[in-house]
Amino acid sequence: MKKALLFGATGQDGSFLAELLLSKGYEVHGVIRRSSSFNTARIEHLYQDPSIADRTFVLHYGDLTDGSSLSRLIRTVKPDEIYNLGAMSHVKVSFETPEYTCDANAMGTLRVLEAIRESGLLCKYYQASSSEMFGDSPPKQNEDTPFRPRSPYAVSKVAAYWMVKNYRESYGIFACNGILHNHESSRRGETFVTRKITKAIANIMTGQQDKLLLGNLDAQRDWGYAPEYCDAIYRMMQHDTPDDFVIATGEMHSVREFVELAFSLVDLDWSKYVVIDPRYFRPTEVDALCGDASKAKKLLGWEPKTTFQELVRIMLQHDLRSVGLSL
Ligand code: NAP
Ligand code: G4F
Repeated sequence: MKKALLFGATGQDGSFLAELLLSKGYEVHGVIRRSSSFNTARIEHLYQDPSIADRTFVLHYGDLTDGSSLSRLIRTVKPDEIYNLGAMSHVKVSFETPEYTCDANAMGTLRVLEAIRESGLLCKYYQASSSEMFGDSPPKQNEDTPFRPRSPYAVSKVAAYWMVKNYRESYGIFACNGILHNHESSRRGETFVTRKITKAIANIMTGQQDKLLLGNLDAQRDWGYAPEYCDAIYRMMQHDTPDDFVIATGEMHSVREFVELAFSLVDLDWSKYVVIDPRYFRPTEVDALCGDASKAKKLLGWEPKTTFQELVRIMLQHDLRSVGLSL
C-alpha cells in the first residue's frame, strides 16, 4: 500500500485529492493546523477513528512554518509521495500579510524539500504552483511563459516553484510543479469570488442578504472544476519523469460574466444587487489568465471536461440546496 503525505488536507483541493488517493488504495496522512474552531469540515466524511487498527486516513498536526514538525512527520510517516497543497492561498490577503504568506508558501516549500533531502527518503514531491505566477504575462500562458508576479502571494509561489526545480536538478528528487489555473467547486473557500457570488445568490433568494459587494468585475480568469484538476495532480506524480505542467481549460471569462450567468440562472437582474466596493480592489491586479494545457494533454492524457456553464450551475445548485432551494 502506497503512503501519501498531504499538506493542505483541510482545503478545497486537499479534500478532493484525499478522496482520490483513498479510492486508489493509498494510506493517506493529512496534515492539519491547530485552530480555535474546527477547520476539518471538508474532510469530516473521510474521518477514521484512531482506534481503527488498519485505518487508511490519518491526521497529524503540523505547520509549514514549523520545520521540526515537517521533518518529524516525514521521518515517521515515510511517505512514497508528498503533496504540498498547503498555503496562504488568498491573493488579496497576501497584500495584508506578506511576511506570513512568504513564510508559509515559499519558506514552507523549502522546509519540506530540505526535510526530504535530509531524510534520504526516495519520495516524490508535488508543488501547488499557480497561474497567478504569470501575473501580467499575456494569455495564453504555458510552461514557457515568463513569470511576472503581481502580489506577495504570486512572488511566494514563484520562489517555491524555483526551489522545486532546483531540488530536482541538484539532488535528483522527483519533484513536480503543477501550474494550475483557477479551479472551483462547491467546496471553494467562501471569500474567493466565484463562491462569494453563488453563496450570495442563495442568501438573496432567502432574504438573508440584499447586496453583493464586489471589486473588479473586468478581471478575466480561466475557471475549471477542482476534482478534475486533482486528477491532473495525481497524473503528474505517476508520470515517468518529474516535470512541470500547466493545467487549464483554455477558456477565459470575466468576473462580470460569472455574475451575469449565475444571477440569470435564478432569473434575477444582477445589476440590482451588485455594488462595486473599492475595498475589494487589489493594489496590483492580474487582468487576464488563460492557460494552454496542451503539454498535459499530450504527456498525461489529461483534458478538462466540465464547462464554465456547468461549473457555475454546480456551485449555485449546491449553495441553493444548502438553503432548501434548487435550480
Ligand atoms: P485552500 O482551500 O485555501 O486550502 C489551503 C490549505 O492550506 C488549507 O488546508 C490550509 O489549512 C492549509 N494551510 C494554510 N496555511 C498553512 C500552514 N502554514 N501550514 C500548513 N497548512 C497550511 O486552497 P486550495 O484552493 O485548496 O488550493 C490548494 C493549493 O493550490 C494552495 O497552495 C493554492 O495556493 C494552490 N492553488 C490553488 C488554485 C485554485 O484555483 N484553487 C490555483 C492554483 C494554485 P486551514 O484549513 O487550516 O486554513
Ligand atoms: O477568486 P479570486 O480571489 O482568485 P484569484 O485572485 O484569481 O486567486 C485564486 O486563483 C489563483 C490561480 O490563478 C490561486 F493561485 C489562488 O490561490 C486563488 O485560488 O479573484 C479572482 C478575480 C480577481 O481578479 C479579483 O480582483 O476576481 C476579482 N474580484 C472581484 N471582486 C474579487 C472580488 N475577488 C474576491 N476574492 N472577492 C471579490 O469581492
